[in-house]
Amino acid sequence: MSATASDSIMETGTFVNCFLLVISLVIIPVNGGYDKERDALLKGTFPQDFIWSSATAAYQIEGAWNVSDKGPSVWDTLAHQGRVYNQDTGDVACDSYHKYPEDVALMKQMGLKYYRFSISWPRIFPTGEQQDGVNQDGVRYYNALINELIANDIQPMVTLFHWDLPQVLQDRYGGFLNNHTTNTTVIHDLFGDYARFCYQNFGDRVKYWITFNEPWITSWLGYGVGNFAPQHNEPAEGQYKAAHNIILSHAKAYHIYDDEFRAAQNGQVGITLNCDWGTPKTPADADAALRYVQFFLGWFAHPIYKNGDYPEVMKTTMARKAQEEGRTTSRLPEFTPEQKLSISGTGDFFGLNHYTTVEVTDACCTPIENPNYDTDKDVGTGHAPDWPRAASSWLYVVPWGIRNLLGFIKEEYGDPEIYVTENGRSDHDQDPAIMMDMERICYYMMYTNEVMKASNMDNVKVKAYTAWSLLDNFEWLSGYSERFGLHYVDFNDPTRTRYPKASSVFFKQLVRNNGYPEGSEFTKYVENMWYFCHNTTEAEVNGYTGGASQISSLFSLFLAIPMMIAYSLIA
Ligand code: GBH
Repeated sequence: MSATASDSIMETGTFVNCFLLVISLVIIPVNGGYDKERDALLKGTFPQDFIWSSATAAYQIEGAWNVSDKGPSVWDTLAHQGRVYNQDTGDVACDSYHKYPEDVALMKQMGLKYYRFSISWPRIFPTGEQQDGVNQDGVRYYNALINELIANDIQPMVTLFHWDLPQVLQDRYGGFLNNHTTNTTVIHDLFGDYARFCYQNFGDRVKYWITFNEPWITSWLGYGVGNFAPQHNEPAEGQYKAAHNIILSHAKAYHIYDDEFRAAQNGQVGITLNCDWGTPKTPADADAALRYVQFFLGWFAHPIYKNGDYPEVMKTTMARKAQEEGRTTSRLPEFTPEQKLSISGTGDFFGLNHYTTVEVTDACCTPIENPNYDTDKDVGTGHAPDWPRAASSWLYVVPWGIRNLLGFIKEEYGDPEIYVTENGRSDHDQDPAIMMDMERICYYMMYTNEVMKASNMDNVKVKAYTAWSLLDNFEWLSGYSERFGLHYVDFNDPTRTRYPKASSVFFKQLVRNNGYPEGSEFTKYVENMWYFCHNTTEAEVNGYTGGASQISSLFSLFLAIPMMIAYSLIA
């Protein structure tokens, strides 16, 4: 699609949307979710060198779960036990193991210059341990993918661990529960060996490394709640032990890069943390909201980006709980002074995954019988009634939350360079497929505009924005029932053909414009969509109805017309 073609599409859009704007003002009452001033469209562009990217993860897209010598991961195990919705598995997923050149072509088509993907540890080391053997076919695959990206002028941004722990490491060592406070821990060294191998084999071409994706999820859902792999249920302590080991494993991988590779390869190493913004329900809940964010983000960010240790509020809260529970030691482990030194400052950038916001209330401080990470925070969480929702039960659309969170990170962690490594919105898997995904377009529009406010108005050093996800894919416990993709994948089609959704056309324009420049056709289009986007899902206030509300589908139909035109142009 040429620039001229898409620009004229935006003009067609302007015409249609002016008409719609008038109607929407009449029909749809303003709800409290929309604040004219707070939510105003900011015009302008991101810094010149801003990184636009899209992301995926190995288990969610690759398939080829047992090709050549690949070992099973804890997610293979969980899925094969039938624990995923509809008994879905990642056995084939998007089949990106075979179709990666098509994935790269989609990115090229969108004008993306970066791609965030993850390497499957058991595809490289089938047991997780190098001494047991290397799967050369896995090495060949990642080399081929990286080379294909570079040949298309797309820079790889590589995650080493996106939840698919080699099953053998879980069986042999308890995975990330492995001797968490002793000197005999092997999981740190094994992760270090794996990281070293990746730097060695791919680091000549990969300049951005992310050690762990969302250790919060692995720790709490994997080893605390135990609904995510490896399904270890120990909610009082499991998450604290696992997090402790992950932080130390991260530090190890960071220092290996520093000591052995940085001089020659000159790349960057960070970690990606997820956090929902916590906004106080009333002014009296302000401390509770801060505590919520410290327990969530600070748990990992404070040691790594601040001083090598857990946040003060976490330590004191957990010490008090130990007393109340009659324990001699806190459930939150301690780092030794040497460990603190080695953890502190191990991030060249701050990777952030953010999707949603919660309303926090103070719930201090009733001692309870079976404490867990959720109760440890002494907070209650909820959602304002007028926040629109996505398909995923946990995903409320609150664009201003990301601006607040970015500001918090700037203040709290010494103004680091922040890479937004995931942000996005889910639709249900429904028939007919949602191809004119207006609500995803609105989500990207509103959230990226808030990121631009953080960058240009609040001087937050945001360097990258990454859309989750390039493709519809295996959405963990929800299987294929929730779709986050810029491209639609038909999971009943053995060839797993990819189809661009309207949002991919929108995102392409966003990247090309590097934001919302004053006077561009793209910005005019966005201006006309702005009010609609902030109100479109209000009919869903009392619970998600299984699709866009009737009113918003009607609007979607009209608003989608320019996108449809764009669509046939790329088809
Ligand atoms: C990201 O996690 C992941 O990095 C990515 O792989 C994933 O596909 C994407 O988000 C979309 O979910 O209420 O018990 O079902 C974001 C964090 C993890 C938050 C799963 C919600 C659901 C937990 N999300 N979690 S539960």
